[in-house]
Amino acid sequence: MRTVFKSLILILTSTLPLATAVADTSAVPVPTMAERISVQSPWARLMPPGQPNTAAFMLLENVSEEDVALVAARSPASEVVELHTHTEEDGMMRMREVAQIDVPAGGRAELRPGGLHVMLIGLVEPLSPEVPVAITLVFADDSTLEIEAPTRHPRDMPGGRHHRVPPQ
Ligand SMILES: [Cu+2]
Repeated sequence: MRTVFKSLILILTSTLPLATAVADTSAVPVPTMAERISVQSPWARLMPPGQPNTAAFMLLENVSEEDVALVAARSPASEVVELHTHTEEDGMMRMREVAQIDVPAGGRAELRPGGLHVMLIGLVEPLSPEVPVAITLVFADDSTLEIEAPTRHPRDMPGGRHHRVPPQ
């Protein structure tokens, strides 16, 4: 690919010397990972009073031709924010932290109950039905995306899913 590109430049520069300035693409800004991502339907789970932790969910769509990795999240709503998934161990569903959530080029990553999620540990105060949760998504290139996740009871999920969705 690169060789082809170089050959092309060589042809351009040898036949059209005045085109060299135009062929220099170094000035074209490269989109950050955050700019490649579209976040759909974010929401944070309302918990019964006294629960110290909760989770946020969303659909991450990569609208570009480059892979993107979500590596961290931040929020003023909780003391600690981690990226989690669910795995089955000895017939039990357990949560564990993941280093990153990959969003392949042209693909998507679904954060949903029973699967990948943004874990909010140590809520500063109970989530309110009226106040969305501010979350900063941090990508592998250090670019960030600010989102607001409306709060919702799990029973109010679209489609009325009362059962657990199997993990991916
Ligand atoms: Cu979790």
